[in-house]
Amino acid sequence: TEQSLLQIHNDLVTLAREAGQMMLDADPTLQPPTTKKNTSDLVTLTDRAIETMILTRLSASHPTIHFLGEETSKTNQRLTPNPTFICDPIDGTLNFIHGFPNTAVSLALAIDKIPVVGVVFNPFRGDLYTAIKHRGAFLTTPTRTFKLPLNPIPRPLPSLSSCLVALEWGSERSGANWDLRTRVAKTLLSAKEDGAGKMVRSIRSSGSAALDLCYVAAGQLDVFWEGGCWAWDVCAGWCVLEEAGGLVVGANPGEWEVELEGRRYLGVRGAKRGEQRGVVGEVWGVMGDG
Ligand code: LIP
Repeated sequence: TEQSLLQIHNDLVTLAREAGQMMLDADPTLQPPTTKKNTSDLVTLTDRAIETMILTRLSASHPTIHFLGEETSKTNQRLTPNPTFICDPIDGTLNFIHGFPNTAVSLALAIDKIPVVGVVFNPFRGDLYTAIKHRGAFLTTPTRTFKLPLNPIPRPLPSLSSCLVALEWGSERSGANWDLRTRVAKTLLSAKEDGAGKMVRSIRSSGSAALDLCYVAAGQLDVFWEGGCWAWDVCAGWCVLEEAGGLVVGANPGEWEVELEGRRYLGVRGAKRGEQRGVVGEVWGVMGDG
């Protein structure tokens, strides 16, 4: 019910703020990070401690709701239609390790594999992004709360060539998603074939898919594109972006309905589902049949 979604939202906000404090209290330079798959796929004790805290607290307060977390999920664990908390204890772990203050805890609730509550908190800036399905998206800074998108409402998007695009690199440096990322980045940064300007104004890669989606929701970035991330990276930011009037679709051409576990996502502010001729269609054109 609406009431229980509000309760869950409030509980996730409390946990996100506590997790944020754990990040602020930690000194990642004192902890040797553990390598997961390679030297840019890292995890710290703080990632694990935060996820354990969140899992313990949520399983006590909401024992019937399932849990999918970046650090505790089992290989091949699949999201089911059951109500499920989706947790990334630190989205932007590399930033956290390096002290680059663009990192967040990302907590969401998905029902029927659709994000219905999203909470993203960056403790280094004190910025809290929240959304409940059908109830709008908000940014609460240390001094005030804003409805998203921020005012003044950002200009409509005439075409990709006026967009600032978030494109993330992940930790893979070979394989299909790597080939795709490098090809898409190169095309987006290129001049148009007809010589009429550039494909996009520029791209930004600030290391947190969750925050990228929130920046698109705010209207500070226009597009988020990534091939190769996971449901926990995007679930909360997805809810925030859609509630701010944006759209999350698949990064694969024609994929208007993307699964939460689809691993290739395109988020666009102010876009409409099915509007093939807009920015979504232009990005899909860049993807080609890749
Ligand atoms: C990371 C992201 C980053 C993305 C990576 C990765 P982590 O999350 O948000 O932007 O490119 O694929 O998943 O691993 O730091 O939680």
